Amino acid sequence: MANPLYDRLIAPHAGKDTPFLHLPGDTTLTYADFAGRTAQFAHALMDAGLQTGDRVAIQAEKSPDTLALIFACARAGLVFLPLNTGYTASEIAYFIENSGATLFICDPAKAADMAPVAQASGAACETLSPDGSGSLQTTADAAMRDFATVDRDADDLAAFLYTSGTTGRSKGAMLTQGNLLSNAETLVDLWQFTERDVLLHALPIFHTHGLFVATNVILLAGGSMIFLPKFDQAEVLQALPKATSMMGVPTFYTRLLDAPEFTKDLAGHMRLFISGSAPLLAETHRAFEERTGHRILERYGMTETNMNTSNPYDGDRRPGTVGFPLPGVDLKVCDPESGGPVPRGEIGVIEVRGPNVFKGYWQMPEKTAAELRDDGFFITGDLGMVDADGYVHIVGRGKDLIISGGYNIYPKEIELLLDDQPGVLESAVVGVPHPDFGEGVVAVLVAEAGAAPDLNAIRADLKEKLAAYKRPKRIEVIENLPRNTMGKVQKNLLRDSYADSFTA
Ligand code: MCA
Ligand code: AMP
Repeated sequence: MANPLYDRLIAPHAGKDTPFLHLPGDTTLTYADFAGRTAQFAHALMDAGLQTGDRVAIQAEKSPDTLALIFACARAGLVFLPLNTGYTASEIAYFIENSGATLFICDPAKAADMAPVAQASGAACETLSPDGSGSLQTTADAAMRDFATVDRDADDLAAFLYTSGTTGRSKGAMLTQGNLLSNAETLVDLWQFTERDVLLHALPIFHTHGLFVATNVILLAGGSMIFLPKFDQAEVLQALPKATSMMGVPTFYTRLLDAPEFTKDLAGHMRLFISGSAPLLAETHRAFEERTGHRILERYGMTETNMNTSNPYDGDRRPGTVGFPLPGVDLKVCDPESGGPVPRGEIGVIEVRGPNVFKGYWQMPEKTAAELRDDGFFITGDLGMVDADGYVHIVGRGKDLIISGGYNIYPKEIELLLDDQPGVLESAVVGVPHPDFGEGVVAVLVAEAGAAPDLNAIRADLKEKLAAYKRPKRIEVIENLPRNTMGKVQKNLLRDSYADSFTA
């Protein structure tokens, strides 16, 4: 009888009355409470008629119950699909339909809009609310606090995380129990997490960073988390004295540096600050060290692979680098044309292989074949190089991707919507420097002959269809898109033209 995620992350602490989550209002959820709640949700999922391997799509606000529900899926042998709380009904429709989810769970406030969308794809709809009033919570409240955890192998699927593609269609990255567990084991060891750790958790829990890197590491180590609903500068500053460690996207660190109250004294007791999901500017790294005496530990990962590289815990954490391949991860830098490795120090596409690398994209065999080689190497699409000391540098992206505040935005998805707008002939979407989010989205439109696109109407339509973080923060109409002799839009020229959009 085995279920690697349950056996390693939940079962060892199931009887403990020690804190797992520190919650706003000075309340605490113990490990025993949490384990019991995963059992109750597992019963509720079984009551809903789900079968082993079924997909459960979850668009619920960050709360202890949402976390318990996710681990209940693992216990019940179901595949969970966490979804950004900002996604609109039209975005959600795609995920439910594409994954073939049997059950969709959302906040009660969204149920009126979302239930018809779920039902149109054959999924039932249940609700879950941070205040405990959701329909699935009502069923769970009445259930037993133990559950016969379903047998699973390391190779069985645990999660689908959708990641957008260059064609504008999101792909469901299939992650196994073994992918998730092996990465957590490596990171606990490398970053020296123990049961004494109190991690300040202000990330969302629908992405790899907040869900797998942060939560799985803490569960495996037996530590606890200060579980904040989101990154709120004042709340983070208030919680910091009680934490030992924090994980964040670079925006967290620039926002902390913006606060005069963020001083060496306030951060002095901390053991570790970790950054990832987007490039941490070397100047932020240096400013942080100057202010606090701490050198942020930067690491590099992806939805498809969890974490791939990390700066050392003991040793030189070098600004502008993402450190060394993790133990057990092979990393090579290859020529994008030939696929062969380039000499050390030269730039190419980063490829990785290891127990962390996903199984492929759900029902997209061609895309899987294009990105996952037969020998197990995954082609990341990130451009990088390995320096003489073995440190990996990410120098750019071969893929057309914008990373804004740690969220990925694929220009194609927005361009397809813009091209459909009345009076728009064509469009291009680029990311340019943004002081808070790292990159900010700019859309450039070309009007049809004699037309004048109505930008307010376009903004209103995008608001209906796209999560807020994807919407262009600036829209401009120009005569023609710059193109090279092959007819390809020269996005680099657009990025140069609009470089000062948010920084001037
Ligand atoms: C919010 N807005 C954004 C973003 N977040 N716009 C662009 N990019 C964003 N990331 C919009 C809001 O909807 C709002 O729009 C306006 O910007 C101002 O919002 P604000 O209140 O300042 O934002 P916030 O609520 O404070 O959120 C900012 C944030 C958040 C804390 C940086 O975006 C965040 O938690 N990011 C973390 C993402 C993350 O976990 N990524 C990990 C992915 P309006 O005014 O129009 O309403 S996992 C990954 O990448 C890999 C695997 C890895 O290596 O980790
Ligand atoms: P996601 O699709 O959310 O998994 O985002 C993964 C992408 O985020 C990677 O392919 C990189 O482009 C980027 N990324 C993650 N961590 C870092 C980092 N430390 N530095 C630069 N880029 C990063």
